[in-house]
Amino acid sequence: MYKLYYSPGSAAMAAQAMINEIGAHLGSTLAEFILVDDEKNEQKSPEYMKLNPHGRVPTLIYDDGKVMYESAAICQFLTERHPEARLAPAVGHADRGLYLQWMAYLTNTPQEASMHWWHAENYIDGKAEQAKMKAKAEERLAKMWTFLDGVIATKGPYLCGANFYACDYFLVMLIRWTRSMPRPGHTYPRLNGLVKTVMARPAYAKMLKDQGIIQPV
Ligand SMILES: N[C@@H](CCC(=O)N[C@@H](CS)C(=O)NCC(=O)O)C(=O)O
Repeated sequence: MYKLYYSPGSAAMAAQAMINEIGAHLGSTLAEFILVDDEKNEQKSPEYMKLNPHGRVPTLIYDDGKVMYESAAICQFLTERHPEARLAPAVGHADRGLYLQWMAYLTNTPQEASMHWWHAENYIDGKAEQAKMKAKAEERLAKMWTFLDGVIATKGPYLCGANFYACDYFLVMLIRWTRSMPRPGHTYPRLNGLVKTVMARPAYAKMLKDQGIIQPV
C-alpha cells in the first residue's frame, strides 16, 4: 500500500513507527521501506530527486504512485487514513487542538533548531559562524526540552495528557537527534520517561531495529 523512503535515524523515524503500528493493528504488512543511503548521498541522486526535489527524506508513495514529503505532513496523513489506529484525536475530540499545536510546534521549532545544529552549513558560511550557530541551537533546544519536560510533568504522561498520539512519536524522534549535545533531550526526567514508554511500543522498537539504530535513554 505504501512505500516509505528513509535514511537511518532521519525524519522518517516517526512515520516508519506509525506504519508499523497501523500495520500491526490491521494485521498486515502495510509498507515497503526503501533505504536512501545518505552516506552515499543517495538523497541527491537524480532518481530520488524526481520524487523529492529537495533531496531529503522521508518521502511517501501511496495509492500506486502519488508522492508526498515533509515528515509531519506524512504523519498527519497516516493518522487520517487509519483512524482505527487512534494515532491522533478525531476531529471534534477534546485533545484535537493540543495535538495539532504540538505537531506544528515540534516540526517548526525543535526540528528546525536541530537542523541548525546538524546542518549549520546550510544556514551560514564560515566555520566560526557555524560553531556559533550550533552553540545557539544547543542553548535553544535545552530551553525547549526544559519547557516540554514541564508540560509532561504537569499534564503528562504524554504531550496531550493521558492519551498517546503521533506527536509523541515525533517528539521522541527529535529527542534522539540531540543525543550528542551537552544536554540531550533524554536526560530531562519526564522526557526520559516518555522515551522509555515510547521505546516499549513494539512498533517503535521495530523501527529502531529495522533502521539499525539505537536510542539512548
Ligand atoms: N522538513 C523536512 C526535513 C527533512 C530533512 O531535512 N531530512 C534530512 C534527514 S533528517 C535529510 O534528508 N537531509 C539530507 C539533506 O538535506 O541533504 C521533513 O520534516 O521531512
